[in-house]
Amino acid sequence: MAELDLLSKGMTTCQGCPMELIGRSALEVLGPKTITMTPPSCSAILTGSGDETGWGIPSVQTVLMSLPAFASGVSEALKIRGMDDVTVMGFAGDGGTFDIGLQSLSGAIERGHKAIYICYNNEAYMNTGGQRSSATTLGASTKTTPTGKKEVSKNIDFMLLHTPLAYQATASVGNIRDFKRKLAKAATKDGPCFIHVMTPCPSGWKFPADQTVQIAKLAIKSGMWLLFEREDGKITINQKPTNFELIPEYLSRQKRFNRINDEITAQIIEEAKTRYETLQQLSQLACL
Ligand SMILES: Cc1ncc(C[n+]2csc(CCOP(=O)(O)OP(=O)(O)O)c2C)c(N)n1
Ligand code: SF4
Ligand SMILES: [Mg+2]
Repeated sequence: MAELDLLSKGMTTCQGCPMELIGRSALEVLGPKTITMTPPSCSAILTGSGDETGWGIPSVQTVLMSLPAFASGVSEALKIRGMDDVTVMGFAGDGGTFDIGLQSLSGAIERGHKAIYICYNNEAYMNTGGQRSSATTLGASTKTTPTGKKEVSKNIDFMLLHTPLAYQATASVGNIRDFKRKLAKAATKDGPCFIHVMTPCPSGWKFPADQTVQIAKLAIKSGMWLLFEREDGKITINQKPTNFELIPEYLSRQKRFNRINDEITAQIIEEAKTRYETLQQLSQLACL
């Protein structure tokens, strides 16, 4: 019998979609003994509707505000059945994580259920037409911020530092090897794990579809995206930003930043530097 693709080819995501690449890479690490969950979002395209799905593994379509509660229940059921070798993988967007599902996520982490939660961050509510979320970068134009977002993005990674996660990491579609390493590590943990992945979205960020990975790499180099992990109470910075002066280039390659002026650009650079400096200080602490 031909081996089943764990995620079908030819899904109806946009050209250059980073979310699909992350979903595919995740299953290359976790393998067939995985149950996945998606909330309403672009990732629901993979889960499909009716009796059609792109996943070659069991999948559940949840509601937007409580994927972590679904994951908690499945995780506990697996425990009762003694099925220790099955991984529960939540796969949700930034809107479903930072905003609408945050309360449920907080509860699941506090209760300590064994599950891996992957948040792919495309910085908007893309599945409903590209409205701003709290993850959207300052200055970015979206459907609901046509003249540019006025607030800085919520720093969910720092918020979660004081929660009892068994493992916490940021990752990027610009460094798949690092993402896979972190996922493999999460799979060994007997508790809640959170991996936050930067997924530049060509449709929402308005850059050519063949530049998804380049934009993600530029975000890491310029300090607009920080790669780190927290394990056993210690933060490790995995890749240092090389040059904050690259931030204007990062911004100018995306039409969503077409309307920003020098003042907003300076604020974005300042925010990126402050976040990195804070992360450096936190990484010096013996135990978090
Ligand atoms: C409680 C609730 N509010 C709003 C919606 C409508 N809705 C469906 S998908 C979606 C966008 C989700 O955005 P995100 O989690 O960032 O995922 P993306 O679409 O960007 O992949 C929204 C607002 C919903 N399904 N449920
Ligand atoms: S809108 Fe963005 S995240 Fe959603 S399917 Fe298209 S490229 Fe992927
Ligand atoms: Mg989103």
